[in-house]
Amino acid sequence: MKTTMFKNKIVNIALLGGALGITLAAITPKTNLARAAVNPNTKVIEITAKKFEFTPSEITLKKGEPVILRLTSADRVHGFMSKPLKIDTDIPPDKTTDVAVTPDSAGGFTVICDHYCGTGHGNMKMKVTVVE
Ligand SMILES: [Cu+2]
Repeated sequence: MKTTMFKNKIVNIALLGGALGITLAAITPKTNLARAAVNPNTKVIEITAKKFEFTPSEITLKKGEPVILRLTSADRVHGFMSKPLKIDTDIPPDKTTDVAVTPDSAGGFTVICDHYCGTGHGNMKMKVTVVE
């Protein structure tokens, strides 16, 4: 599983950098959309980021079950990162960023915004519970 995780890369770079006053590097997704996206039955969970929270702030996933996290930002670019869940992407505004996740272990995980977005940035996180 792990070795194939990063094979299917989709680099969808929104060329809005200049207009929005942010750098191209800042809006380039750092992660991939894996094979789960190919299956139309894959569950999609929509998550919205805005200063300084994710909505919903808590989701529950099932170990071994692929899901697509459909990420949007209501204001500015945010990050979306969890090492144990192998998620590391940016969420630029004005577009949808899909991240495919298949949790390989049960437990409680935290996704943080790792793209500095203002004074409340340090507390911008969401909880992901993975059940067996
Ligand atoms: Cu932030």
